[in-house]
Amino acid sequence: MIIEKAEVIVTSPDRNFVTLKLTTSDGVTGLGDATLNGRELAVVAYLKEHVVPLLIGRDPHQIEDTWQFLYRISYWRRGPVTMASIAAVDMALWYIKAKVAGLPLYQLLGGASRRGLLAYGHASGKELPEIFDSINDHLEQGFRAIRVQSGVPGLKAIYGIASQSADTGGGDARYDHEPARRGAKPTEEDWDTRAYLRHIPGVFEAVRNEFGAELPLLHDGHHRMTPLQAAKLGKSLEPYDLFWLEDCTPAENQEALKLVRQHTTTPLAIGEVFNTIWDFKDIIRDQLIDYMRGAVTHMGGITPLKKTMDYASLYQIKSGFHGPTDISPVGMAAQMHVGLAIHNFGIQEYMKHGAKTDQVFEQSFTWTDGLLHPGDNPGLGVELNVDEAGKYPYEQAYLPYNRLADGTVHDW
Ligand code: CS2
Ligand code: MG
Repeated sequence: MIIEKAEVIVTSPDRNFVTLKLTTSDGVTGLGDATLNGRELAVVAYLKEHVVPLLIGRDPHQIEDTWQFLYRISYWRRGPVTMASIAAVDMALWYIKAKVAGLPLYQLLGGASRRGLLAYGHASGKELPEIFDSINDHLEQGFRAIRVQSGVPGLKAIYGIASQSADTGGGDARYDHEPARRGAKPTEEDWDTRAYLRHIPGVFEAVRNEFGAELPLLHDGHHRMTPLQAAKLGKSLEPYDLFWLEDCTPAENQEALKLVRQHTTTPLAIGEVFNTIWDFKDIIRDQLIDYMRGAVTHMGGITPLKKTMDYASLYQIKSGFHGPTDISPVGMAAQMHVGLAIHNFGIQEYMKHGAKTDQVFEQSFTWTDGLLHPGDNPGLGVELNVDEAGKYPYEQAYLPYNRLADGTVHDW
């Protein structure tokens, strides 16, 4: 059996997705997610021009060799475009191997280590009443863990607030579902870290008073604080016993996390913008995170994601795989299989894709009592309806950016 065909499929039902479809000489197909939010076409070009020609004729069963081959022969290693491209190939090959074996992928990764995957949903609001309603809505949807994002007085638009659609030029597309706005230019937002630091602890105090001590609560700092500001926030949130504080400071400066650790015991989650196991090597070894936030699509695939989690298990660090809507249903399925098999599973982010997306990607995962399960179909359990996908051509979309009051550009 050889790889006979490799197609790069771009579709834009509720948002842009890039999918690689491999077909073998025996007619077995496999899918891989290559979606890189706001930079999709760069990955399409990398795949079409530099990867697809190298795949035709290869043995699809040689997953490890193909991964090492694509990673090493590129010479220019790592980075989001390269690793999203390699990820799509890796996912598609595992899909084919599991299909040929007639097993759901998690069985090839060692079988199920749990009944299902605890998942968290995104509750948000400009003010407390809206946040409370959003949390209740997610509890009614069956979520047993909730991420809370709040508006900040004085700031027009801020990451993660669903109801900001209209005032961020996004029409009816929920802002937290798809922050990348369709259009030729990225939208500018305002930011003030001191205002945020003054406001957020009060939000979590109110949420705890309203919903009690048990409900796992998460918060995403979205890379916006300096190390000392992150330490300050972590400390001020300790009374509210967060499940995690995510991306508290831009992760390029990993040493900085030592300062955060010195000041707070609030658990830290980092890694959604990481691309390789090497990005995690030191912060895992130095116990500077508690949850590994990598995504299968941006980490180079199932092969390195599993290796990184095996390494993390030596340090009792658990998974918290990135799962917003810009991880396609193919990527989400792959992460669910890895999450079901590994011992050190922590929690899975789960943002429901839109109705049109569910038409394009036929999925067999289940969501029961707050637990996700990838299903037991051979492979990954997600099919791509090519005709349906063809109805939604690509549309340029950019993630927003921030400027401070004095005009300085800041992390979004
Ligand atoms: C976020 C993402 O879900 C999260 O934790 O950080 O929504 C992130 O903003 C998007 O993936 C960017 O494309
Ligand atoms: Mg995040």
